[in-house]
Amino acid sequence: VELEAYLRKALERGEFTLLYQPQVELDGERLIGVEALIRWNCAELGLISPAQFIPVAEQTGLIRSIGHWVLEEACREAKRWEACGGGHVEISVNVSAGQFMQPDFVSRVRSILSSTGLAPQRLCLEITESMVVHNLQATLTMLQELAELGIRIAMDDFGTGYSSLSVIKQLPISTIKIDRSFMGDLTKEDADRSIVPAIISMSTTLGKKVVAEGVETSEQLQLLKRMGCDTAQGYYFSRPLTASALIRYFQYGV
Ligand code: G
Ligand code: G
Ligand code: MN
Ligand code: NA
Repeated sequence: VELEAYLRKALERGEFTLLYQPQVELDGERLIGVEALIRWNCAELGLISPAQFIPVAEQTGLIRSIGHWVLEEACREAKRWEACGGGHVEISVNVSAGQFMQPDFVSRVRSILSSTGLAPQRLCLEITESMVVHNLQATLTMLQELAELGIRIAMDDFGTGYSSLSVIKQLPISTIKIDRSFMGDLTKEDADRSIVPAIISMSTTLGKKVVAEGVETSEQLQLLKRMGCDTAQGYYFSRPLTASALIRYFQYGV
C-alpha cells in the first residue's frame, strides 16, 4: 500500500535509473548488445527491486508511464553511444504485458524512435511467453507491426512458460533468451543438462538467435560454446552497469 503510493510519485521525482548488462557474442567474445534493467531508489524506502515493484506497477496501470519512460531513456542513451564507440550495440528493453497491450503501443514506439533518432535495427523488445499465450492473435498482429518497423523481438525467460514450438515458429521473433534457471543444470548429469542443448538446437533450426542468460562461470561458458550457443549474458561477463560505466566498457573493455 505504502509502496504503491511512493511508486506513483517516483517518475516525477526522478527516482528511476537504468542499468545496462552486456551481452557477449561467444564466437570472439565481442560486446554486441546490452539489456536495460530498471532500478528504483525510493527516497523513503531505499532501493526496491523491480521483481517487487513491477508487479505493483502492472496491477495499478502505472506500468504504462514507467514503461514509456524506460523505453525513451534506453533509446536516448543508445543513440548517445554512437559518439563513444558503441554505435553498433543493440539495446534490449523488457516490455510488460500491461504496457504491450495498450492500443497505442506501436505508435508510442514509433514516436520514441523518431524523437530520439535511434535506428529501429538497434532496438530489441523482450516479451515473455505468457503475453503470447494469453492473446495470440492480438500479439501476433502487434509483433508484425513492430517487426515491419525494423525492430527486433526477443522471447525472454524462455523455457519457463508454456509456448509451443508451433507458436514460436509463427511469431516474428528474432531471438530466444534461455532462462537463467537452466544454467545451474548445465554442469549436472546428462539428463538434467539436456534442456539447454534442446533449446539451442530448436532455436537454430527455426533460424533464431539464442542468448543464454545468467552465465556465471567459465565452465558454463565452455559448455554453451560447445553446444553452439551464439550469445551470453551474466555475471561471468559483467553485472548490470551504469550508463557511464558502460561507456568506459566500450572504450577499455571490462
Ligand atoms: O534486474 P533484476 O534481475 O533485479 O530484474 C528483476 C526482474 O525485473 C526481471 O524479471 C526483469 O526482467 C524485470 N525488469 C527489469 N527491468 C525492467 C523494465 O525496465 N521493465 C520491465 N517490465 N521489467 C523489468
Ligand atoms: O527476467 P529477466 O531475464 O529480464 O531478468 C534479468 C535479471 O537477471 C536482471 O535483474 C539481472 O540483474 C539478473 N541477472 C543478470 N545476470 C545474472 C547472473 O549471472 N546471475 C543471476 N543470478 N542473475 C543475473
Ligand atoms: Mn529480460
Ligand atoms: Na530473462
